[in-house]
Amino acid sequence: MINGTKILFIGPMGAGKTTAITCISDDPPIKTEASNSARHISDKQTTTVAMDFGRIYMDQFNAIDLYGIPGQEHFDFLWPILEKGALGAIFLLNCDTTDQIIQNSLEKFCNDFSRLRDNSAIVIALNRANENAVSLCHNWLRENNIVLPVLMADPRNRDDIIMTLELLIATAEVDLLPEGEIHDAG
Ligand SMILES: Nc1nc2c(ncn2[C@@H]2O[C@H](COP(=O)(O)OP(=O)(O)OP(=O)(O)O)[C@@H](O)[C@H]2O)c(=O)[nH]1
Ligand SMILES: [Mg+2]
Repeated sequence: MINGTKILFIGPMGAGKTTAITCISDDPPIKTEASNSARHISDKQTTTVAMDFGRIYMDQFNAIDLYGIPGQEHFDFLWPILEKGALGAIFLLNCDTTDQIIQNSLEKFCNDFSRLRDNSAIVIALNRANENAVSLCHNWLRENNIVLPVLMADPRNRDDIIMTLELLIATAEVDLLPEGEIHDAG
């Protein structure tokens, strides 16, 4: 019997959630891809219509379970179901688009996953980002009084996604410490 720690991959259509899970999963992931009829939003052949599931084995008994949401907004009724029991989420965001779309996505996902933000951990991983996109993201978070780690990551790059995962787990561990323990630890 494997004890799985659940990590969720969130973010809009075409952000690279399925790509990232496929890139780091030890087993071939379970995917629910269907033909993409929304090519105007993301020009790719397929899109996730239910969820992705992958797994990284830590040892014989423990694993990290990787769940990916379907990014299209008309599937957002599935998001609260998929977020249940997650230690935290990697919020992938494709920045190869307009500033307005990036800001709208930040707002949508920070709001829709506010419970995860309050009770667990979220790390923002910017895909196809440049300096301008990174500043835009930092400024938006500051203006909205939201404190979240931000880094750049290519979902096709295993090292990038593993580093993002490690940052998420470290952030979740800090959040789990009783108040004051961070200062006492020094
Ligand atoms: N050139 C380039 N292609 C990328 C990059 N990141 C992702 N891709 C490609 O963009 C696509 C991302 O698609 P998915 O992984 O299906 O995205 P998703 O977030 O799962 O999207 P939905 O399931 O539709 O919500 C894939 O075809 C990747 O190969 C990148 O940094 N550069
Ligand atoms: Mg997908």
